Amino acid sequence: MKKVITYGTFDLLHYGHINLLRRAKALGDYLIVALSTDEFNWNEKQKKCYFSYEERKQLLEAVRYVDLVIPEESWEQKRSDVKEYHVDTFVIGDDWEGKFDFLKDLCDVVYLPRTPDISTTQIKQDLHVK
Ligand code: C2G
Repeated sequence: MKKVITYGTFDLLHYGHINLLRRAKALGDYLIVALSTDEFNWNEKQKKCYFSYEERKQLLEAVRYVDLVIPEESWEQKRSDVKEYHVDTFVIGDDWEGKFDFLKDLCDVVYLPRTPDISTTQIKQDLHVK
């Protein structure tokens, strides 16, 4: 079984996220999503999510491409996650190009083109959500 992992906040789940998840799953048989916790988002990414971790987790678990959702609580957990879950491929959008090459001794590292013209920030701005 070829296992793939990706990381993210996935707030206000949109088709850009789904495009990423679909392509990530296509690289293997089992997709793990390490979902940023509310604390990680606020402390490390200065993101205040519209949906809570539990709500974002529930949404992701309903996506056909996703097999397992685990919490992302620190920047440093990726290496141990890859080992613990016997991951073959790490995938993330190319806005992170090169940032996770340190994983290349453990697994394949794939940066996928982002879907243009859609983002959680844009949705909030368009809806005037703070
Ligand atoms: N994404 C995409 N196209 C978009 C928007 C997002 O392909 N239009 C991808 C991102 O590149 C990322 C995933 O969807 O791979 C989740 O996006 P975010 O929730 O913004 O994730 P981010 O905050 O970048 O978290 O440790 C890594 C971080 O947790 C990544």
